[in-house]
Formats: sequence, structure tokens, C-alpha cells
Amino acid sequence: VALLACALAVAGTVAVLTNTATAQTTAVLAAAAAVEDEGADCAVPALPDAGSLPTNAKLPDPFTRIDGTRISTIADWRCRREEIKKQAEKYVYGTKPAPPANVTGTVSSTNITVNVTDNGRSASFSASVSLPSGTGPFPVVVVYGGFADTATIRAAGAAVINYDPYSVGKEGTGRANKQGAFYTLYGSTSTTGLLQAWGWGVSRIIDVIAKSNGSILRADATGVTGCSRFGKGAFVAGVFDQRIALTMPIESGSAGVPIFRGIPGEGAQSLSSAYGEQPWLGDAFGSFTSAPGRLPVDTHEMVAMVAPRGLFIMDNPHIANLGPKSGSVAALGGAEVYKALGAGSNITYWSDVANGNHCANRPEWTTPLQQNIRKFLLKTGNDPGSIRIASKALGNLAEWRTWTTPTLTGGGGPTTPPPTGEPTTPPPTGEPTTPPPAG
Ligand code: MCU
Repeated sequence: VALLACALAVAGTVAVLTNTATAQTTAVLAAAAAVEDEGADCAVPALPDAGSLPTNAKLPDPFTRIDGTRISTIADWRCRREEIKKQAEKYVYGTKPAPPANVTGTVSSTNITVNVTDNGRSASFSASVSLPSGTGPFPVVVVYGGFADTATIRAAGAAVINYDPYSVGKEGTGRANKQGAFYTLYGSTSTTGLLQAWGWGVSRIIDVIAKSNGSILRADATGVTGCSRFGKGAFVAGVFDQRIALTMPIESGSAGVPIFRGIPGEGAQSLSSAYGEQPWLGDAFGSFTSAPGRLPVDTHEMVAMVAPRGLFIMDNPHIANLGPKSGSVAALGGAEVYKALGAGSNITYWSDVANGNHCANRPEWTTPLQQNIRKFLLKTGNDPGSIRIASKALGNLAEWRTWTTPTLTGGGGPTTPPPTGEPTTPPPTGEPTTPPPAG
């Protein structure tokens, strides 16, 4: 029933604006990294088993290392981020394998094929490509399952790759019988969940684009988006591949952006429901569904892992099951890391929308969608991000943290924005704008 509702919702009309931006030269803000994981060389302490973790009812401090010390420089973030990555893999999503031994494929103006060999096994998948008008090579937005405003994406000047995540990780299987290209390579009993597997597929698409001759698609400017379960997936793709320049989850709900600890009484899908519905999360998350306070990480740190790259979180304040208040707390918490890295203007969280239908195409998002594509993919714009939370779906970060946001010194952090690229408008202060409730 939910899927049918989603399918009907995307069929709605789309407000399309034409990109009128001129090709001004703008310093590149928060260029994506050239590699999937810039911190792969960082030493991360051994992580305890799930059963011996302490309880912390509040959101863990993103700035405090596993050894208890706090980071003090922007450059320190690179290896702190690697700690969060390892925790997120071990306790939440499952391991994302290191880049495979061999990735080949083809890119045409209508299709992309991906062949991967790793672990002595091979698997393939493909996806269709829709180019915008104009002359390439074009930046790419990988759209999961068709759930996004693809007309606006193309009108803004980016190509759309129509990615079927189920070709990489199927739904409807038990946890011990996972299927799809990822599990062909890494085993049907892999404890890695579908969200991570789907993101792995996006990473392999980027590998193929990078190895192509670059005349059709650009590998240095990839976006990713999707709605609902595919919003969960798009979020996780951006968290675990630092080559992704723009991450755009839509109405992701539990197991997506909202804090796992969850605002009591909000009515969000429970963790046990999300964990049990499909093997989206890693198998290890089963220990935490009724004890999220024992998680040493929460989703504000997944938001932080995307920093300082572009992040545009779209949320729906009208469906309590999506946990939009818990989503706002994740965004506000993660935005503290963006600010500490000097990239506060690179995150947008937007739940101030009128239409309550799940996965509807929304006129409110057309302009910020275009602005984000220009800024992070085409690199022809520099509009600051904004935090626009519908007042009825506003959570209170202050109730969720005991930590303060440090002033990190120095530059030279991973993908740090160059000082010349600073926007002229002040970045969001973290104080959400709360427009009057719509209707
Ligand atoms: C919000 O995403 C999911 C939700 O977690 C599921 O419980 C429901 O069945 O499907 C939603 C969805 O993916 O809708 C398209």
C-alpha cells in the first residue's frame, strides 16, 4: 500500500524552472574528494562489541574521538570522520567493502553498464541515462527508483541516471539470503544491509564514469537522490562516498535522516519496524532497535560525514511516521559540524512544504534544487544553503546535546572550501527560520 501511494505521488505534476544562471566563474566550494574514502589510512581503535557499549540518552559528541580527546583543528576532522565511518559500518549499516579489484563498463548517452570483479566473483548491472539539453560532458544525478523531480534536475543542466537499487540489493529476502549484484560478490549472508549495498552500486557507477573518456558524463560532480526508502539509500550513498558532491535525500524516515534515538511520542516508524520491514540496515543494528541509546553514533554524525560537501535534505512535516522532528534534530546537530568546518552554507534542510503527500513533487523545492545543482555540480552558482523547518516539525537540538561546538583552527582539512569561495551572505546560524504553519 505504501509503495502504491509513493508511485501515485511521483506521477504528480512538476513545476519546472529553467536555469537562467550565467556561467560565472565561482570558486569551487567544498569540492568533492577524488577518492571514496579520504581517511582510509587513519588508525581507528578497535571497536567494542555491541553488548559492551555504554548508554548515552543524548546525541554523541561528533567532535570527541573514541579515545575521549576532542579535535581542535579542521585537519583533525579527516580521521575523526573515519572513526564515525567505522562505527557506522559496525553498528548500523554494515561494512562497505574497499574499492573492488576490477571495475569496467560503458557510458553512452542512453545507458551505463557496470561490471565488477572482486573476491574472485563477478557481477554486473546497468542503468539508463537521460541527458539534459546542451553540450556535455554533464554532471550526473543518480536517481534511485525514479523518486525525484528528474525534469527539474535535467532542466538545471545535470544528466539523470535512473538507478534501480534492487539490481544491486533486492528487497523481500531474509537477512541470510540477500540477493543482487552486491551479494553475488560478497555473499548472500553478508551482514551488510541494502542501504549500504545500494550506495556501493552508486560508487561503482562513479568508477565507470571516471574510467570513461569523459566526453558524455563527468565523474567529478555527482549528485544522488531518491525518496522514502530510496531517500534512506541516497543519504547513505553520500555518507560513504566522498566523491559524491551533492547528497539529496527526500522524506527518508526511520533508518534515514531522523535521529535513531528518536523524539519520544513523535510517532515515527519504530526502529524495530524499519529493521524488520526489509534488510535496509545492517544485521548488527538488531541489537539496538530497542536500545538506541547504546549506539555510539547517531544520524547527526552521518549528516556530519557528508560535510563539507553539498547536502540538501528534503522532508515532509505532515507525516509523523517519517519522524520529521527527529529529522530536524539530525540536521541541526550535523550542521554544527558543517559550521565548525567553515561550511555552514553547504547544508540545506527544508521541511517547510504545503503538500502532505508522500514523495510528491513540490514547488517549494524547485529553486533550492536548482541552486544546489548549480553550486555543487555545475559550479556556476554560489547560493547559500538554508534551514527551513516547518514549525510543526521542529525539534530542539539543545535538548539532545550536552556538547558545544568548538572553534576549529587552521585550514587544510579534507575538501576544505577555499577562503575565496566564501559566500557573501552569512551562513545559517543554526537557528531555524520558523515560518507560520502552512494551512
Ligand atoms: C519512508 O520510507 C518507507 C518506510 O520506511 C516504509 O515503512 C514504507 O513501507 O515505505 C516507505 C517508502 O519507501 O515508501 C515509498
